[in-house]
Amino acid sequence: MAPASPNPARPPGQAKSILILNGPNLNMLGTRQPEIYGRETLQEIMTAAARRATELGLATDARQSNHEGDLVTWIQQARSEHDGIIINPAGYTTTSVAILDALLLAEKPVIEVHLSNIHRREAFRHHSYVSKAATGVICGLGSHGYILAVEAMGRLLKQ
Ligand code: DHK
Repeated sequence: MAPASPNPARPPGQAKSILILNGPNLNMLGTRQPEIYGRETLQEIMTAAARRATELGLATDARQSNHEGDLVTWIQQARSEHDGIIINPAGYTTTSVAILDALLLAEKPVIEVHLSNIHRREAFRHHSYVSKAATGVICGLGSHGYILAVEAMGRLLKQ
């Protein structure tokens, strides 16, 4: 398990905040290979995740980028601005040491999400650098994986 946060982002009493990051091509959800990724748009998925977070008394900040450096910068900022990170690194899962390093230095709970079951797909999708920094990994459950990630993060942030 990732270490407990040494630098809590919230003053006592304020809602804890989850950064939800989405990597390249996830802005195309809804039209992108719906037989694999489903028919919901990213906005619909993030709205549902934010609604569940609100029910649990948590705040969310959802972002998407097709650029690795944006994701690295947002993870660095999360050190002081958020209490936990949910990330679907998409195509950067299998390549990005930079995202792994940023997640390691964030010193926050991290939950890695994939819509599809990457282990049933091509062999090149099976290895994840990000998993080395993840408290937990959810894959293969479609958009519901983000809801489960929010619920799991809620439990982690209570510990
Ligand atoms: C999304 C992607 O864009 C792919 O590159 C990954 C992941 C799988 C997903 O299932 O959410 O291999």
